[in-house]
Amino acid sequence: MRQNSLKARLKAGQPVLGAFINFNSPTAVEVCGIAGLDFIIFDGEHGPLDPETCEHMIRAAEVAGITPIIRVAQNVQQVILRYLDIGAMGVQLPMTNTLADIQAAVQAVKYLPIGRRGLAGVRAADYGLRGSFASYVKQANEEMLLITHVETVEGVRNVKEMLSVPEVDVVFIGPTDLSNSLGYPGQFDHPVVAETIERVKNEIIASGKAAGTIARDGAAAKALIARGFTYLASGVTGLLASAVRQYVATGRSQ
Ligand code: 3PY
Ligand code: MG
Repeated sequence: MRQNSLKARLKAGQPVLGAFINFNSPTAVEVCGIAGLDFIIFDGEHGPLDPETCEHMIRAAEVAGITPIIRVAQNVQQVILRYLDIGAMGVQLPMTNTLADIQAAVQAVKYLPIGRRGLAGVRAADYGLRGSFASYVKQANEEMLLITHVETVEGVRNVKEMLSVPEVDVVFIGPTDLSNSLGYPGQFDHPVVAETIERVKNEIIASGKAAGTIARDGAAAKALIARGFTYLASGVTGLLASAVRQYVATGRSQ
């Protein structure tokens, strides 16, 4: 496994910018990398992406120098394994609500002696053709990023104990699900939603982990970085839509 520059930058407290993609396009991944994004999250939670399509998009990410992360829908070892084996540099797990959820994630994402990830000569391990399994296992345990979500009332209630797990690198506040769970779907500026996000963000940062969330555009990312968030994700569909809208609006204005 290669060095994970995204993990190194987050550990150093530097902000990083990425985007979710939920459709199959290695070309879009390459464009995002060459255009300057730091990471791309293949969204296996919301959307049709499966390990076979993600494998080709990971190849595109490697060509373009953008770190490939996978959001896996199920916190199940054998499901997570299939996305790890194709070469993802990080796993992002939604709906992690309890300490047991976090411990299950660590078991799936790390090899022995930390976890129980299954070992084979797969793409992530350069098909077993470069170096020893011993050095691969050690490097994979060091370099793999683990990102968990806080996005429910239950998750907010359990955030302190979830933050006690050292193998979690980034905790991502999902504002859409959290606003829904709090009873204010989509009302991100509602005082209850905004105050909850601010409080959880402060707890994440105080624990020494990186805080992540959605930044729909550049202005939002800038404001969130000023508040201490360092892992910011937009969406490829939203970025495309706003570029098209801006093109049309400017081109038609006389
Ligand atoms: C949320 O806002 O709930 C997310 O998970 C972001 O994709
Ligand atoms: Mg969510």
